[in-house]
Amino acid sequence: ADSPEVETEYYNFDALNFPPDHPAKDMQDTFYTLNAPNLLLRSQTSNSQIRKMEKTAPPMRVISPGRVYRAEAVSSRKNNLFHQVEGFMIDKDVTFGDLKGVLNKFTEVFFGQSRPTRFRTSFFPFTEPSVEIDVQCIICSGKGCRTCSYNGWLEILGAGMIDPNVLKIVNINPEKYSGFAFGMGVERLAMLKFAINDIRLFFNNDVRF
Ligand code: 2NM
Repeated sequence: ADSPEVETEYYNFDALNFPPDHPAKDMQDTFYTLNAPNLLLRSQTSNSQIRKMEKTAPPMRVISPGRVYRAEAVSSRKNNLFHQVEGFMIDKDVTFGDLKGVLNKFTEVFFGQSRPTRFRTSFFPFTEPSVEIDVQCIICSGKGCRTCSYNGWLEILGAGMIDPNVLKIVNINPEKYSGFAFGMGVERLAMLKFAINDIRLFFNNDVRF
């Protein structure tokens, strides 16, 4: 699924169960246009998913890659523009076991079968429960180094069971259907896999890179 990068506050935040003044909106601070009130550059690709859920009856399996924007001080680890892949599945009887199965398969294919992973509890307004998935540091194999801030693990993606409030907002009955969703940063994953030390390299248009 694809969607506009210039988006309303409704599809970027409200429909994803962000309360109006929730501090989670600060962590995804983005750029607002001056042309119209509540018009912004999307901070995640979930707007595609909400728009898809509004138009489609379950069961659904959707993937939504694309550009997203954040108001960040640019550094070797952060850029104002990056790419995400988000996805979700909604059907009868979708459980956290389905989430674990699919995302463990992904880390196996992407980082190799022998790389340990862990699921750590987290919080997102749009999922409940929420988790972050770590892989054992691919630089030091868990011993601790600069890349993993000396804790042995690297955070690679966020996920969770879609909050019943989000399903209600798009008119899907949470008593009948459930779903899981996930999101990851494309540049971040490529940096970890290929040992790239500066995110700005992706945006400099140096043909050798
Ligand atoms: C994440 C982490 C966890 C997510 C949720 C949804 C939707 F629209 F289905 F509710 N799409 N993506 C999601 C869940 C994204 O990114 C770190």
